[in-house]
Amino acid sequence: MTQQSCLLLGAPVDSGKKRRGCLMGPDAYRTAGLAESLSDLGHDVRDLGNVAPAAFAPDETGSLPHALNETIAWTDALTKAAEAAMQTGLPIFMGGDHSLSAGTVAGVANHAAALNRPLFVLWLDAHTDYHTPHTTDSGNLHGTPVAYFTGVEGFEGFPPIQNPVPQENVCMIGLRSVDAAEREALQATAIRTHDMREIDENGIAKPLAAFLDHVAAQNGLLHVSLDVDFLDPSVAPAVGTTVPGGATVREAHLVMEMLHDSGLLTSLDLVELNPFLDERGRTAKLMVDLAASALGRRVFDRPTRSF
Ligand code: 6HN
Ligand code: MN
Ligand code: MN
Ligand code: MN
Repeated sequence: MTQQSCLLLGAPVDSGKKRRGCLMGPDAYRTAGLAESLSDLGHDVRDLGNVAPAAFAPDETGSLPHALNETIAWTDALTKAAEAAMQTGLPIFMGGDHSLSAGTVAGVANHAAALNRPLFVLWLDAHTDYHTPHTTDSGNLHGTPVAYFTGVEGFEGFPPIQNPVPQENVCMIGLRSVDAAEREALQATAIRTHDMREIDENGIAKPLAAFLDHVAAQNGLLHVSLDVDFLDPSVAPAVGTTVPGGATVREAHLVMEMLHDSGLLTSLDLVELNPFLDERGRTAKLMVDLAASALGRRVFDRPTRSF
């Protein structure tokens, strides 16, 4: 197995929604043994500690979108941290809520552009997170990162996106809660969307294999953003936005195992874990196990498959 230089970066972002707790995410991953699980696989692992937001003017309580200045400050800091980390290894961003991906993907996209290679994003989530600060009805900015990094307008005050990810390079799997404004906006895009009904009918391997083929054919970098609520709440309760009918433990592991076999993964977000809502750390442990599968853990060696 190829040894990777894994960089763990804590991103205790809690500003993307009103319910608190995701700021404890990075320490929950540390406690659940993320670094040890990856070193046990033979990787070189370094925990770079937590990223801190740039200075920001305090947000007024009750203003909408919620905690806009703070989220902008995080986006700025994480863009820089992600771009820098990409130069030295495979960054794993330990969230933090999903607003952090506005920054991580923007930073990774800058790195890909410098290499003159296309960036692809695999979005594993119950939600599409395709609102803008103008269309969100909850006012929660964790519902907006995909619109930001694909270059949709309406993110005044945010760092202008330098290298928007082309719509056709984004693939979403696990969808089962999409707001009307998002659905309408998405239907006019080339973003690949695979909802749970499609997974039920055809299995999860099919759309993923097609996407990985495409990434390989384009010699792309691949960023994966794993939202806890991609998983069914019965196995992953530690998230504020549970939606029944999510991926099973095996479906999620299969995705991660296929990612590893593809050899394409270049950066990973682990987002939305709210340890305050967990049951004896089971969600944190499952997320750690999934990260380990993505980095090569398996029961038996298999003949190499091409996608
Ligand atoms: N997430 N669409 C809902 C909203 O509030 O805009 C839910 C967003 C969920 C965010 O999945 O990270
Ligand atoms: Mn999300
Ligand atoms: Mn979600
Ligand atoms: Mn909404």
